[in-house]
Amino acid sequence: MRVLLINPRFRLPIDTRTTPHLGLAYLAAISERRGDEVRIFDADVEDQPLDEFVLEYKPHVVGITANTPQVKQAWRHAAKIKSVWDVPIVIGGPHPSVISEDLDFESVRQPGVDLVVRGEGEESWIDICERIEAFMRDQDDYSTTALMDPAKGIWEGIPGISYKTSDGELHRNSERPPIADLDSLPWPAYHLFKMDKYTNLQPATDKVDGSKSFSILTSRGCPYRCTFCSQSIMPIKWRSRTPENVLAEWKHLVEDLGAQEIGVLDDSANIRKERLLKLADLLIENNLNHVPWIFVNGIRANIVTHELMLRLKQAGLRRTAFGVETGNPELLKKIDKKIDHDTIRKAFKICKDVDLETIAFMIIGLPGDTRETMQDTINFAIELDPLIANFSMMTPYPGTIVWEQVKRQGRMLIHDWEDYVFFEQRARFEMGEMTAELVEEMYRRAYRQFYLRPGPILRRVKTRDFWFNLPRNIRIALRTFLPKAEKTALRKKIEAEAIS
Ligand code: B12
Ligand code: SF4
Repeated sequence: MRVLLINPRFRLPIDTRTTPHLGLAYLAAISERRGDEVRIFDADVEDQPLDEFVLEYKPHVVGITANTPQVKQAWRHAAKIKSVWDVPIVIGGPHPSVISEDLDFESVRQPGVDLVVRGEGEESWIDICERIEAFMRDQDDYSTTALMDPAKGIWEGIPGISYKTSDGELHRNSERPPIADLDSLPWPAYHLFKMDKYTNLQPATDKVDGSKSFSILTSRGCPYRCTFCSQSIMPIKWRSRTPENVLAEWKHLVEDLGAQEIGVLDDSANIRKERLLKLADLLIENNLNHVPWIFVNGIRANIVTHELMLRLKQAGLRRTAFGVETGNPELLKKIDKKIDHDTIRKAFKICKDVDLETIAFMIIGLPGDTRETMQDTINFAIELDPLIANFSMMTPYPGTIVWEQVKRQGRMLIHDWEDYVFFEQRARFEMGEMTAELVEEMYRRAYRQFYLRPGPILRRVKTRDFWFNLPRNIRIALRTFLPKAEKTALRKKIEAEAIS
C-alpha cells in the first residue's frame, strides 16, 4: 500500500529551525515493516506543491501530524488533498488527542478529515492501514465514502481512534493501552527524510560542537502531571526501552548515520536510575562515549545522584536540562512539580561538581504569578547559574490544568490555535492582577538580568554553538532586549523575508 505522512508547514517560521519529525519517523518505520511503500512530505522543507505531489504519488492513505499551532494547517492540507485525490485522511498528534475538550471531534468534523488517532500512534496506525488494505482488496469500486459507510462497520473495535462515518456521525472508540514493549518498535526511518534539507537534525542540541546531531527516545511518558504540561500523547504510564536496545540504535546513529552528537528527547529519562547506569556502562564498553550527548528536555532533579551523573558524564553526557519552572516555593507546590527548591539546588550542584553543563527551564506568567514571584524566578535562575536559562512565557495548552484555571479565572488573549506558540514573546492570557504588560516586562527583564552579566556573556561566547549560530543568536538577542516598537518592525521584516 502507498502511505503518505505529512508534517504541516508551520505558519511563522521565524527561528523555528527545521528538524525531522520523530513521531512521523516512527510511523514511517512501522509502516515499512508492514510492507508499505512510504513517503514523507515535510511541508517545512518541500519545494513541490502538496497537491502536485499527491497526484504524482497517488497514496492509498494519508496521515498528518498536528500539535496545537499546526492543526489548522493540517486541516487545510487535508482539504487540499481531498480536492484533487480521493483518499482516507488521518490526523494524529498532541492536539487532536485532547479528548477532555473534544479536540478529536474538532478535527474529524473538518471536511477533509476522516479519522483521528489519539495518543501514541504506531499500533492504531497499523490497524487503520490493515483495515484499508483489506477493504481495498475486496472492492472493485474503492472510495472513501464507501470506506466510511456506517453499515460496513469497518472502524468498530479499533481502540484509540475517532472517526466520521459517511452519514456525518462522529464516533469515539475506547482508549488504547500504552505500547507495552518499546523494544518491539523499529528505529525511526530517517532514510525517508530529505536529511540535507534540515537546518538541524536534532531540535535542541544546536550543534553544541558544530557537528551532526540526531535525536533518540529511550523512554516514553511521564509519571508526573505538572499543571502546565501538555501530556495528551503519552499515557501517564512511564515505559522504557532496555539499555541493550537503546545501545543498538545509538550505535546505528553513530556508525551508520554519522551522528557526532545525540539529543535524548525523553520527557523524564531518569525515572529508573539503574537503567541509565547500565546504559552508561554499555556506552563506555562500546567506545561510544566519545560522542557527546544531551538530555534536552529535562530530567527529574529529585532522582539525580552524584554517582549517576558522574557515570553519565563518563559515558559522554555533556549537558542536561531540568524543569525548574519557578523560584517561588508556593507556586512550585501549586504547579504540582512534586519537588522543592533545595532538591533542585542539590541537583545543579552535583552537575557542577561533575562538570556537566546545565539548562534551566523557567516559566514566566504562571497562574498566581506576581511581579514579586516572577522576580523570585529570575533570582533563582541567577542563583542556580546554569549555562542556559530558558524563560518561557506561559502558554496554556488545551487539556492542561492551567488551561482550566485560565478558563475559569483568567482572560485568554488568543483565540486562534495558530497563536499557541511561545516564539513571539507576547503574553497569552491575563489573570487577576497579572496583566500582559507585566508578564512581558518581567519576561524581558528575566533575559536581561540573567544574560547581561559578565559570567554568562563570557560562557556563551566561549561556546562553539554561539559562533555557529551567530546570526540567529543576534536576532534572538535583539528581539528579546529591544523595545516593543522596534521589535515589531524587526519581526515584520523577518516575516517578509521568510515569505518572499
Ligand atoms: C522535540 C519537540 C519539539 C521540537 C521538534 C518538534 C517536532 N517537529 O518533532 C521543537 C523544539 C521544534 C518543538 C517545537 C514546539 N513544540 Co514541541 N515537543 C517536542 C517533544 C519534547 C518531543 C516530540 C517527540 O519527538 N516525541 C516523540 C514522538 C514519538 O511522539 P510524537 O511526535 O508526538 O508522535 C506520536 C504521537 O503523537 C502520534 N502521532 C503524531 N502524529 C501523528 C500522525 C498520525 C497520522 C498518527 C496516526 C499518529 C501521530 O504517534 C506518534 C508515535 O507514537 C514534545 C514532548 C513529547 N513528549 O512528545 C514537545 C511537544 C510536542 N511540543 C509542544 C509544543 C507546545 C511546541 C511548540 C508549540 C512550542 C513553541 N515554541 O511555541 C513548538 C511548535 C513548533 C512546530 N514547528 O510545530 C507540546 C505540544 C502541545 C500541544 N498541545 O500541541 C509538547 C507535547 C510538549 C509539552 N508537553 O507541552 N518541539
Ligand atoms: S513538565 Fe516534565 S515532569 Fe512535569 S509532567 Fe511534563 S514531562 Fe513530566
